Amino acid sequence: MARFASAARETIAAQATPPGRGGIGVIRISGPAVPAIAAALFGGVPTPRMAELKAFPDPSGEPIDHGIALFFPGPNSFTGEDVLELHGHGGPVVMDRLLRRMLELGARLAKPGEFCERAFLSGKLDLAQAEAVADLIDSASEEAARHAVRTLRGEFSELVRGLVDDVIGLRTHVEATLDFPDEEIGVFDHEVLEARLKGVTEKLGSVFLAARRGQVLLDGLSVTITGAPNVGKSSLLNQLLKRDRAIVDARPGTTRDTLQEQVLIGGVPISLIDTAGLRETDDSIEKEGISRAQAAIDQADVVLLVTEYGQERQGAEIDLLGNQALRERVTVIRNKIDLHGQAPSIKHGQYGTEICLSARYGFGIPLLEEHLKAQAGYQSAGEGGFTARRRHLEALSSAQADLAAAAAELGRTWAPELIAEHLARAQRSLGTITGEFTSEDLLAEIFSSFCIGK
Ligand SMILES: Nc1nc2c(ncn2[C@@H]2O[C@H](COP(=O)(O)OP(=O)(O)OP(=O)(O)O)[C@@H](O)[C@H]2O)c(=O)[nH]1
Ligand SMILES: [Mg+2]
Repeated sequence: MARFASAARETIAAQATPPGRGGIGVIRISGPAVPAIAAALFGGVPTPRMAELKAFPDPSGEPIDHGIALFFPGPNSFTGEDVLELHGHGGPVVMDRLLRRMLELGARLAKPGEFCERAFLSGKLDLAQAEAVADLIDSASEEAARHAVRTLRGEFSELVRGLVDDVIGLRTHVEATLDFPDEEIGVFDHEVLEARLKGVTEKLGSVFLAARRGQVLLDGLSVTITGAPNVGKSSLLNQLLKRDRAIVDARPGTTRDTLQEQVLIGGVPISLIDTAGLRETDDSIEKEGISRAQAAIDQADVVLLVTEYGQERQGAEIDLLGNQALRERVTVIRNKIDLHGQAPSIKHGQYGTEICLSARYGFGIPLLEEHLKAQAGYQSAGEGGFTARRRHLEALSSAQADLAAAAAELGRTWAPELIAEHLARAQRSLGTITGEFTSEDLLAEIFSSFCIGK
């Protein structure tokens, strides 16, 4: 399905391989002028999809380079348009001269992400797939790359389209009753509708969880270390980083600013933040440190609440655990087990997960690393997982809210037009993921973050 008429398009060109020196460098050209450009260079278009060794001549007929020309006639090309690839020697001067030659022959420089954007506009890829091209190229770990390939292949989009079909089915069901305003909806219908809505909501919930794991694989997990002064927060940071990053001292109040570092744990990018110990203080610098710590706690995916093994929980800790919204994100670390002759352990108890370890000696650190990987969805993502972006999660969660509103409406007096309206909104939210419903602004924002040549 073409989203855009190709006639009005300009022809674009860019270097598809990274700048610098390489065995091969590729210039990619896409658009209606491709046959004319090929004619000017070679006297005609190369045989479709056949590698042909050619001279790439300058205007005087002198070769700029010799290499392989590949022609993909539209619509069976990456962009859906006529595409020509020139594989020459990957030197900056050669590539630059070849690219300039394309511009002389009527192409213009491609904008960032413009090849992918055209693939999307001509219906070759949906939006989630086009985004996965960038995510695959940018992936920071093997896990992320494996999952991005699945999104690129359309696995995530298929799930989303399944949800859209379900919502459309529900809408049709509800809207059918609108045509018979005089008839009360039967009890049977009401129950069927309720059950169908519940089914779709559950399915949406599981897609959301899988997407959330996929988003963590791309963006990483943000982990904030907090607790009272002197409990061993900075020691824990150093252990996880496996280097002596933060100052550790027997005096309480050593860390006053927040410290942020990146680490890969089992291929999952994790952003670790060490913070000032939480306590009442009159010191203005320490106060500022504590308010920064609070901000880091608020934005964290996982909060490591460090306590000293065998010690009573102190004020700040109880406050943290008492906060219901936070409790789900908190893992309690009971540190300094070496002082008590305890073995490292992990248990899932009343306050969520508790891990007993020694930050000074590194006992139990592997337990914590496994736990963080699990929090990032690493284990369950082994098979069938895919990558997703924050934008997709937002769309899924607003669809969830719309379905919840539809369910609430269904529980009140029978108002089919209101239920249908909530369902329509859910459908639109889901449609923004694959790009069925998107604004020009959103498209521009997405593709401009790609690099040139993609
Ligand atoms: N025995 C023992 N001592 C530890 C352990 N972890 C930390 N310590 C000691 O506890 C003291 C405080 O450690 P830090 O890592 O600076 O503690 P912190 O929580 O960052 O402290 P503030 O920055 O002051 O809030 C230091 O003397 C550490 O050596 C541990 O597992 N066992
Ligand atoms: Mg510290």
